[in-house]
Amino acid sequence: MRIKDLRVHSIAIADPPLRSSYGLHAPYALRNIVELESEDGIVGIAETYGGEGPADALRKIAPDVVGKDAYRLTGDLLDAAEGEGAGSERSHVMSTPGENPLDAGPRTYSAIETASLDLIGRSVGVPVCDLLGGRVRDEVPFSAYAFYKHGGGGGEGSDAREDKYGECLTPASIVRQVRSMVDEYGFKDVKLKGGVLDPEQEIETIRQLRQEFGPAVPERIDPNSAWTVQTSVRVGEALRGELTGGGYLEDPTAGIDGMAQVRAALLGKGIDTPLASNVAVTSFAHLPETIRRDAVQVVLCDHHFWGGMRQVQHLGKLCQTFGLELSMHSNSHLGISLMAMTHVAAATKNLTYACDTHYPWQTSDEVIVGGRLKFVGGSLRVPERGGLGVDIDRDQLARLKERYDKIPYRRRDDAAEMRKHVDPGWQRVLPRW
Ligand code: GKR
Ligand code: MG
Repeated sequence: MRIKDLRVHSIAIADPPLRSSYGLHAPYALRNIVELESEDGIVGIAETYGGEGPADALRKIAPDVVGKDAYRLTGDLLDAAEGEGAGSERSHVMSTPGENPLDAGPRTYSAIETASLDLIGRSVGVPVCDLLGGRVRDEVPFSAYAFYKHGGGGGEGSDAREDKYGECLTPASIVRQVRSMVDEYGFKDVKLKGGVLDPEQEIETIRQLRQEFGPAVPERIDPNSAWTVQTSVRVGEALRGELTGGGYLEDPTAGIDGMAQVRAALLGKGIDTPLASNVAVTSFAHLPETIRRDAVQVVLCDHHFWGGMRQVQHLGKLCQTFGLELSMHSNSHLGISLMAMTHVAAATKNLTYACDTHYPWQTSDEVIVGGRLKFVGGSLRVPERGGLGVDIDRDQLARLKERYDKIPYRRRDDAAEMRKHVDPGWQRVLPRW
Protein backbone atom coordinates (compact mmCIF):
# COMPACT_ATOMS: atom_id res chain seq x y z
CA MET A 1 0.00 0.00 0.00
CA ARG A 2 1.91 2.96 -1.34
CA ILE A 3 1.94 6.29 0.55
CA LYS A 4 0.80 9.20 -1.62
CA ASP A 5 1.02 12.06 0.86
CA LEU A 6 2.15 13.02 4.36
CA ARG A 7 0.39 16.03 5.88
CA VAL A 8 1.24 17.78 9.15
CA HIS A 9 -1.25 20.06 10.92
CA SER A 10 -0.04 22.21 13.81
CA ILE A 11 -2.78 22.91 16.33
CA ALA A 12 -3.21 24.66 19.69
CA ILE A 13 -5.50 23.46 22.48
CA ALA A 14 -6.58 25.38 25.58
CA ASP A 15 -4.60 24.27 28.63
CA PRO A 16 -4.97 25.43 32.26
CA PRO A 17 -2.09 27.06 34.20
CA LEU A 18 -0.69 23.79 35.57
CA ARG A 19 2.53 23.86 37.59
CA SER A 20 5.47 21.48 37.69
CA SER A 21 9.17 21.79 38.40
CA TYR A 22 9.55 22.76 34.71
CA GLY A 23 7.45 25.89 35.41
CA LEU A 24 3.95 26.75 34.22
CA HIS A 25 1.82 25.54 31.33
CA ALA A 26 1.03 28.19 28.71
CA PRO A 27 -2.64 29.02 27.98
CA TYR A 28 -2.35 26.74 24.94
CA ALA A 29 -0.66 23.38 24.58
CA LEU A 30 0.69 22.63 21.10
CA ARG A 31 0.21 19.40 19.16
CA ASN A 32 0.84 18.19 15.62
CA ILE A 33 -1.60 15.95 13.80
CA VAL A 34 -0.18 13.71 11.07
CA GLU A 35 -2.06 12.26 8.12
CA LEU A 36 -0.63 9.57 5.86
CA GLU A 37 -2.67 9.03 2.71
CA SER A 38 -2.34 5.91 0.59
CA GLU A 39 -2.67 5.81 -3.20
CA ASP A 40 -6.13 4.31 -2.84
CA GLY A 41 -7.25 7.24 -0.69
CA ILE A 42 -7.19 5.70 2.82
CA VAL A 43 -5.87 8.08 5.48
CA GLY A 44 -4.02 7.00 8.64
CA ILE A 45 -3.63 9.49 11.49
CA ALA A 46 -1.41 10.20 14.49
CA GLU A 47 -0.93 12.92 17.12
CA THR A 48 2.44 14.00 18.46
CA TYR A 49 4.38 16.79 20.18
CA GLY A 50 3.50 20.28 19.05
CA GLY A 51 5.05 23.41 17.67
CA GLU A 52 7.56 24.14 14.96
CA GLY A 53 10.42 21.72 15.78
CA PRO A 54 8.38 18.49 15.58
CA ALA A 55 6.40 19.78 12.56
CA ASP A 56 9.60 20.66 10.66
CA ALA A 57 11.13 17.26 11.46
CA LEU A 58 8.05 15.51 10.05
CA ARG A 59 8.07 17.65 6.90
CA LYS A 60 11.76 16.94 6.46
CA ILE A 61 11.23 13.20 6.56
CA ALA A 62 8.22 13.34 4.19
CA PRO A 63 10.26 12.68 1.01
CA ASP A 64 11.53 9.43 2.59
CA VAL A 65 7.97 8.38 3.37
CA VAL A 66 6.02 9.34 0.24
CA GLY A 67 6.20 6.61 -2.39
CA LYS A 68 7.01 3.92 0.23
CA ASP A 69 4.90 0.93 1.22
CA ALA A 70 3.02 1.47 4.51
CA TYR A 71 3.74 -2.16 5.45
CA ARG A 72 7.47 -1.57 5.13
CA LEU A 73 7.82 1.95 6.48
CA THR A 74 8.78 0.97 9.94
CA GLY A 75 11.59 -1.22 8.66
CA ASP A 76 12.80 1.40 6.21
CA LEU A 77 12.94 4.16 8.81
CA LEU A 78 13.97 2.17 11.85
CA ASP A 79 17.43 3.73 12.14
CA ALA A 80 15.76 7.07 12.84
CA ALA A 81 14.02 5.53 15.85
CA GLU A 82 17.18 5.18 17.90
CA GLY A 83 17.91 8.83 18.66
CA GLU A 84 21.27 10.11 19.86
CA GLY A 85 23.23 9.90 23.07
CA ALA A 86 23.17 7.57 26.03
CA GLY A 87 23.85 9.89 28.94
CA SER A 88 21.97 12.44 30.98
CA GLU A 89 21.93 14.86 28.04
CA ARG A 90 19.49 12.44 26.39
CA SER A 91 17.15 12.61 29.43
CA HIS A 92 14.27 14.96 30.15
CA VAL A 93 15.88 16.47 33.24
CA MET A 94 16.49 19.87 31.66
CA SER A 95 14.14 19.84 28.68
CA THR A 96 10.44 19.09 28.74
CA PRO A 97 9.37 16.02 26.75
CA GLY A 98 9.12 16.95 23.08
CA GLU A 99 11.87 19.56 23.35
CA ASN A 100 15.04 17.47 23.60
CA PRO A 101 16.68 17.41 20.14
CA LEU A 102 18.40 14.11 20.99
CA ASP A 103 15.12 12.20 20.87
CA ALA A 104 13.74 14.01 17.82
CA GLY A 105 14.34 10.85 15.71
CA PRO A 106 12.25 8.51 17.89
CA ARG A 107 9.50 11.13 18.19
CA THR A 108 9.27 11.65 14.44
CA TYR A 109 9.43 7.94 13.75
CA SER A 110 6.72 7.22 16.31
CA ALA A 111 4.26 9.58 14.63
CA ILE A 112 4.90 7.94 11.24
CA GLU A 113 4.60 4.45 12.71
CA THR A 114 1.33 5.26 14.47
CA ALA A 115 -0.17 6.77 11.33
CA SER A 116 0.96 3.81 9.19
CA LEU A 117 -0.48 1.29 11.67
CA ASP A 118 -3.74 3.25 11.62
CA LEU A 119 -3.65 3.23 7.82
CA ILE A 120 -3.01 -0.51 7.62
CA GLY A 121 -5.60 -1.23 10.31
CA ARG A 122 -8.25 0.78 8.47
CA SER A 123 -7.50 -0.92 5.17
CA VAL A 124 -7.82 -4.45 6.57
CA GLY A 125 -10.41 -3.74 9.28
CA VAL A 126 -8.13 -4.71 12.20
CA PRO A 127 -7.66 -2.59 15.37
CA VAL A 128 -4.09 -1.35 15.91
CA CYS A 129 -3.64 -3.34 19.14
CA ASP A 130 -4.37 -6.53 17.22
CA LEU A 131 -1.88 -5.58 14.51
CA LEU A 132 0.63 -5.26 17.34
CA GLY A 133 0.24 -8.93 18.14
CA GLY A 134 -3.13 -8.89 19.82
CA ARG A 135 -4.68 -7.31 22.85
CA VAL A 136 -4.16 -8.75 26.30
CA ARG A 137 -6.89 -6.52 27.75
CA ASP A 138 -10.05 -4.95 26.32
CA GLU A 139 -10.06 -2.04 28.74
CA VAL A 140 -7.14 0.16 29.70
CA PRO A 141 -7.19 1.85 33.14
CA PHE A 142 -5.91 5.42 33.54
CA SER A 143 -5.05 7.36 36.70
CA ALA A 144 -6.28 10.71 38.02
CA TYR A 145 -3.44 13.15 37.33
CA ALA A 146 -3.54 15.95 39.92
CA PHE A 147 -1.66 19.22 39.42
CA TYR A 148 -1.09 22.23 41.61
CA LYS A 149 -2.48 25.06 39.52
CA HIS A 150 -3.25 28.74 39.43
CA GLY A 151 -6.74 30.07 38.78
CA GLY A 152 -7.84 29.78 35.15
CA GLY A 153 -9.14 27.12 32.81
CA GLY A 154 -6.84 27.76 29.83
CA GLY A 155 -7.18 29.81 26.65
CA GLU A 156 -6.82 33.58 26.44
CA GLY A 157 -9.03 36.65 26.13
CA SER A 158 -12.44 35.86 24.63
CA ASP A 159 -11.25 32.24 24.23
CA ALA A 160 -10.69 31.82 28.03
CA ARG A 161 -12.21 28.57 29.37
CA GLU A 162 -14.26 27.82 32.42
CA ASP A 163 -12.03 27.01 35.38
CA LYS A 164 -13.40 23.65 36.43
CA TYR A 165 -11.13 23.16 39.44
CA GLY A 166 -10.18 26.71 40.49
CA GLU A 167 -6.84 27.58 42.05
CA CYS A 168 -5.26 24.51 43.68
CA LEU A 169 -2.16 25.42 45.65
CA THR A 170 -2.93 23.72 48.97
CA PRO A 171 -3.37 20.10 50.08
CA ALA A 172 -7.12 20.60 50.64
CA SER A 173 -7.69 22.04 47.16
CA ILE A 174 -5.83 19.10 45.57
CA VAL A 175 -8.05 16.69 47.49
CA ARG A 176 -11.09 18.53 46.05
CA GLN A 177 -9.57 18.39 42.55
CA VAL A 178 -8.96 14.64 42.77
CA ARG A 179 -12.36 13.97 44.31
CA SER A 180 -13.97 15.74 41.39
CA MET A 181 -11.89 13.77 38.84
CA VAL A 182 -12.56 10.45 40.57
CA ASP A 183 -16.30 11.17 40.72
CA GLU A 184 -16.46 12.26 37.08
CA TYR A 185 -14.15 9.71 35.44
CA GLY A 186 -14.03 6.83 37.90
CA PHE A 187 -10.22 6.74 38.21
CA LYS A 188 -8.89 4.23 40.74
CA ASP A 189 -5.28 5.48 41.06
CA VAL A 190 -3.91 8.95 41.79
CA LYS A 191 -0.75 10.66 40.62
CA LEU A 192 0.28 14.02 42.06
CA LYS A 193 2.59 16.26 40.07
CA GLY A 194 4.98 17.57 42.72
CA GLY A 195 8.09 19.73 42.70
CA VAL A 196 5.98 22.85 43.11
CA LEU A 197 5.43 23.54 46.83
CA ASP A 198 7.76 22.93 49.73
CA PRO A 199 8.14 19.11 50.08
CA GLU A 200 6.45 19.22 53.50
CA GLN A 201 3.32 20.60 51.82
CA GLU A 202 3.49 17.93 49.15
CA ILE A 203 3.88 15.21 51.80
CA GLU A 204 0.82 16.65 53.52
CA THR A 205 -1.07 16.61 50.21
CA ILE A 206 -0.36 12.90 49.71
CA ARG A 207 -1.39 12.19 53.31
CA GLN A 208 -4.66 14.05 52.90
CA LEU A 209 -5.33 12.18 49.66
CA ARG A 210 -4.78 8.93 51.53
CA GLN A 211 -7.21 10.05 54.24
CA GLU A 212 -9.80 10.89 51.61
CA PHE A 213 -9.47 7.83 49.38
CA GLY A 214 -7.96 5.15 51.62
CA PRO A 215 -5.32 2.50 50.82
CA ALA A 216 -7.35 0.94 47.99
CA VAL A 217 -6.42 3.94 45.80
CA PRO A 218 -2.68 3.74 45.03
CA GLU A 219 -0.78 7.03 45.06
CA ARG A 220 2.25 8.32 43.13
CA ILE A 221 4.13 11.59 43.44
CA ASP A 222 6.35 13.02 40.70
CA PRO A 223 8.42 16.18 41.37
CA ASN A 224 10.33 15.90 38.06
CA SER A 225 13.83 15.88 39.62
CA ALA A 226 13.22 18.86 41.93
CA TRP A 227 14.70 17.27 45.06
CA THR A 228 18.16 16.45 46.34
CA VAL A 229 18.95 12.84 47.16
CA GLN A 230 18.49 13.68 50.86
CA THR A 231 15.11 15.31 50.35
CA SER A 232 13.99 12.39 48.17
CA VAL A 233 14.94 9.96 50.93
CA ARG A 234 13.18 12.12 53.53
CA VAL A 235 9.98 12.16 51.45
CA GLY A 236 10.30 8.43 50.78
CA GLU A 237 10.55 7.83 54.52
CA ALA A 238 7.68 10.14 55.37
CA LEU A 239 5.43 8.50 52.77
CA ARG A 240 6.56 4.91 53.25
CA GLY A 241 2.99 3.88 54.04
CA GLU A 242 1.36 5.87 51.25
CA LEU A 243 3.53 5.10 48.21
CA THR A 244 3.60 1.32 48.47
CA GLY A 245 0.78 -1.08 47.59
CA GLY A 246 0.61 -0.08 43.91
CA GLY A 247 2.05 3.41 44.17
CA TYR A 248 5.54 4.75 43.53
CA LEU A 249 7.96 7.65 43.92
CA GLU A 250 8.61 9.05 40.44
CA ASP A 251 11.77 10.92 39.41
CA PRO A 252 12.34 12.47 42.84
CA THR A 253 15.88 13.48 41.92
CA ALA A 254 17.88 14.07 38.74
CA GLY A 255 19.70 11.36 36.83
CA ILE A 256 20.29 7.64 37.08
CA ASP A 257 23.08 8.13 39.61
CA GLY A 258 20.82 10.21 41.88
CA MET A 259 17.99 7.72 41.60
CA ALA A 260 20.37 4.85 42.45
CA GLN A 261 21.48 6.72 45.57
CA VAL A 262 17.88 7.30 46.67
CA ARG A 263 17.07 3.64 46.12
CA ALA A 264 20.08 2.42 48.09
CA ALA A 265 19.37 4.80 50.98
CA LEU A 266 15.69 3.82 51.15
CA LEU A 267 16.51 0.11 51.03
CA GLY A 268 19.06 0.72 53.78
CA LYS A 269 16.19 1.99 55.92
CA GLY A 270 14.06 -1.03 55.04
CA ILE A 271 11.83 0.95 52.66
CA ASP A 272 11.06 -0.80 49.38
CA THR A 273 8.97 1.93 47.73
CA PRO A 274 9.47 1.53 43.96
CA LEU A 275 11.18 4.39 42.14
CA ALA A 276 9.69 5.19 38.74
CA SER A 277 11.05 7.30 35.91
CA ASN A 278 10.24 9.05 32.67
CA VAL A 279 12.84 11.78 33.17
CA ALA A 280 16.11 10.04 34.07
CA VAL A 281 15.28 7.01 31.92
CA THR A 282 14.01 7.94 28.47
CA SER A 283 15.75 5.57 26.06
CA PHE A 284 17.02 2.02 25.62
CA ALA A 285 20.53 3.41 25.97
CA HIS A 286 19.70 4.29 29.59
CA LEU A 287 18.63 0.80 30.55
CA PRO A 288 21.97 -0.97 31.14
CA GLU A 289 23.09 1.48 33.84
CA THR A 290 19.59 1.75 35.28
CA ILE A 291 19.37 -2.00 35.70
CA ARG A 292 22.96 -2.46 36.88
CA ARG A 293 22.46 0.11 39.60
CA ASP A 294 18.87 -0.79 40.52
CA ALA A 295 18.11 2.91 40.00
CA VAL A 296 14.51 2.49 38.87
CA GLN A 297 11.96 -0.26 39.45
CA VAL A 298 9.18 1.10 37.21
CA VAL A 299 9.84 2.55 33.75
CA LEU A 300 7.20 4.88 32.34
CA CYS A 301 6.90 4.10 28.66
CA ASP A 302 5.50 6.54 26.11
CA HIS A 303 5.22 5.57 22.48
CA HIS A 304 5.50 9.27 21.52
CA PHE A 305 9.17 9.48 22.49
CA TRP A 306 10.36 5.88 22.95
CA GLY A 307 10.25 5.41 19.17
CA GLY A 308 6.73 4.10 18.68
CA MET A 309 4.37 1.39 19.77
CA ARG A 310 6.53 -1.57 18.88
CA GLN A 311 9.45 -0.08 20.78
CA VAL A 312 7.17 0.14 23.82
CA GLN A 313 6.45 -3.55 23.45
CA HIS A 314 10.20 -4.25 23.24
CA LEU A 315 10.68 -2.09 26.32
CA GLY A 316 7.99 -4.12 28.07
CA LYS A 317 9.78 -7.36 27.29
CA LEU A 318 13.13 -6.00 28.48
CA CYS A 319 11.56 -4.75 31.70
CA GLN A 320 9.96 -8.12 32.30
CA THR A 321 13.28 -9.88 31.65
CA PHE A 322 15.16 -7.71 34.11
CA GLY A 323 12.45 -7.63 36.78
CA LEU A 324 11.33 -4.03 36.19
CA GLU A 325 7.72 -2.95 35.98
CA LEU A 326 6.06 -0.79 33.35
CA SER A 327 3.76 2.21 33.60
CA MET A 328 2.87 4.91 31.04
CA HIS A 329 3.74 8.60 30.89
CA SER A 330 1.70 11.35 29.27
CA ASN A 331 1.84 14.97 28.18
CA SER A 332 -1.00 17.38 27.29
CA HIS A 333 -2.87 15.65 24.46
CA LEU A 334 -6.11 15.04 22.61
CA GLY A 335 -8.06 11.95 21.64
CA ILE A 336 -5.87 10.61 18.82
CA SER A 337 -2.97 10.28 21.25
CA LEU A 338 -5.25 8.90 23.95
CA MET A 339 -6.50 6.22 21.59
CA ALA A 340 -2.96 5.35 20.47
CA MET A 341 -1.95 5.07 24.15
CA THR A 342 -4.94 2.81 24.73
CA HIS A 343 -4.00 0.50 21.85
CA VAL A 344 -0.37 0.15 22.85
CA ALA A 345 -1.33 -0.41 26.50
CA ALA A 346 -3.87 -3.03 25.43
CA ALA A 347 -1.15 -4.90 23.53
CA THR A 348 1.62 -4.70 26.15
CA LYS A 349 1.16 -7.46 28.69
CA ASN A 350 3.23 -6.26 31.60
CA LEU A 351 1.93 -2.69 31.49
CA THR A 352 0.07 -3.32 34.68
CA TYR A 353 -0.09 0.15 36.23
CA ALA A 354 -2.95 2.51 35.36
CA CYS A 355 -1.58 4.83 32.65
CA ASP A 356 -1.05 8.57 33.11
CA THR A 357 -3.18 10.90 31.06
CA HIS A 358 -3.51 14.68 30.88
CA TYR A 359 -6.78 14.27 28.96
CA PRO A 360 -9.13 15.60 31.68
CA TRP A 361 -7.16 18.88 31.63
CA GLN A 362 -7.98 19.69 28.01
CA THR A 363 -11.58 20.08 29.00
CA SER A 364 -13.20 21.39 25.84
CA ASP A 365 -11.06 21.07 22.71
CA GLU A 366 -11.06 17.90 20.64
CA VAL A 367 -10.07 17.03 17.10
CA ILE A 368 -11.94 13.75 16.65
CA VAL A 369 -15.43 13.02 15.35
CA GLY A 370 -17.87 12.62 18.22
CA GLY A 371 -15.92 14.90 20.56
CA ARG A 372 -14.30 13.99 23.86
CA LEU A 373 -13.65 10.33 24.64
CA LYS A 374 -15.37 9.02 27.75
CA PHE A 375 -13.71 7.09 30.56
CA VAL A 376 -15.91 4.49 32.18
CA GLY A 377 -14.80 3.37 35.62
CA GLY A 378 -11.49 5.14 34.96
CA SER A 379 -10.83 3.05 31.84
CA LEU A 380 -11.15 3.28 28.08
CA ARG A 381 -12.43 0.40 26.00
CA VAL A 382 -10.41 -0.61 22.99
CA PRO A 383 -12.53 0.09 19.89
CA GLU A 384 -13.39 -2.83 17.60
CA ARG A 385 -13.03 -0.81 14.38
CA GLY A 386 -10.00 -1.07 12.12
CA GLY A 387 -7.03 1.20 12.95
CA LEU A 388 -7.01 3.45 16.00
CA GLY A 389 -10.79 3.73 15.90
CA VAL A 390 -11.03 7.53 15.75
CA ASP A 391 -11.46 9.96 12.83
CA ILE A 392 -10.49 13.58 12.38
CA ASP A 393 -13.29 16.13 12.67
CA ARG A 394 -12.34 18.46 9.79
CA ASP A 395 -14.15 21.51 11.19
CA GLN A 396 -12.47 21.15 14.57
CA LEU A 397 -9.08 20.60 12.95
CA ALA A 398 -9.52 23.81 10.92
CA ARG A 399 -10.54 25.70 14.08
CA LEU A 400 -7.54 24.47 16.10
CA LYS A 401 -5.16 25.21 13.21
CA GLU A 402 -6.54 28.71 12.87
CA ARG A 403 -5.94 29.24 16.57
CA TYR A 404 -2.36 27.98 16.23
CA ASP A 405 -1.78 30.48 13.43
CA LYS A 406 -3.06 33.33 15.62
CA ILE A 407 -1.10 32.67 18.81
CA PRO A 408 2.61 33.43 19.31
CA TYR A 409 3.58 30.09 20.93
CA ARG A 410 5.76 27.85 18.76
CA ARG A 411 7.35 25.58 21.40
CA ARG A 412 6.70 24.54 24.99
CA ASP A 413 8.55 26.86 27.37
CA ASP A 414 7.20 26.48 30.91
CA ALA A 415 9.99 28.60 32.43
CA ALA A 416 9.10 31.57 30.21
CA GLU A 417 5.44 31.20 31.24
CA MET A 418 6.47 31.21 34.91
CA ARG A 419 8.34 34.50 34.40
CA LYS A 420 5.44 35.98 32.47
CA HIS A 421 2.63 35.08 34.85
CA VAL A 422 4.02 34.18 38.28
CA ASP A 423 7.52 35.44 39.07
CA PRO A 424 9.57 37.63 36.67
CA GLY A 425 12.83 36.33 38.18
CA TRP A 426 11.98 32.61 38.07
CA GLN A 427 14.70 30.21 36.96
CA ARG A 428 14.56 26.45 36.92
CA VAL A 429 17.01 25.51 39.65
CA LEU A 430 17.74 21.82 40.20
CA PRO A 431 17.63 20.58 42.84
CA ARG A 432 15.31 23.19 44.31
CA TRP A 433 14.78 21.50 47.66
O1 GKR B 1 2.53 18.39 32.07
O2 GKR B 1 3.77 19.64 33.31
C1 GKR B 1 3.45 18.54 32.85
C2 GKR B 1 4.24 17.34 33.28
O3 GKR B 1 5.25 17.71 34.18
C3 GKR B 1 4.85 16.66 32.09
O4 GKR B 1 5.60 17.56 31.32
C4 GKR B 1 5.71 15.48 32.41
O5 GKR B 1 6.35 15.07 31.25
O6 GKR B 1 3.71 14.30 33.04
C5 GKR B 1 5.02 14.25 32.86
C6 GKR B 1 5.77 13.44 33.87
O7 GKR B 1 5.26 12.46 34.34
O8 GKR B 1 6.93 13.75 34.16
MG1 MG C 1 7.02 11.80 35.40
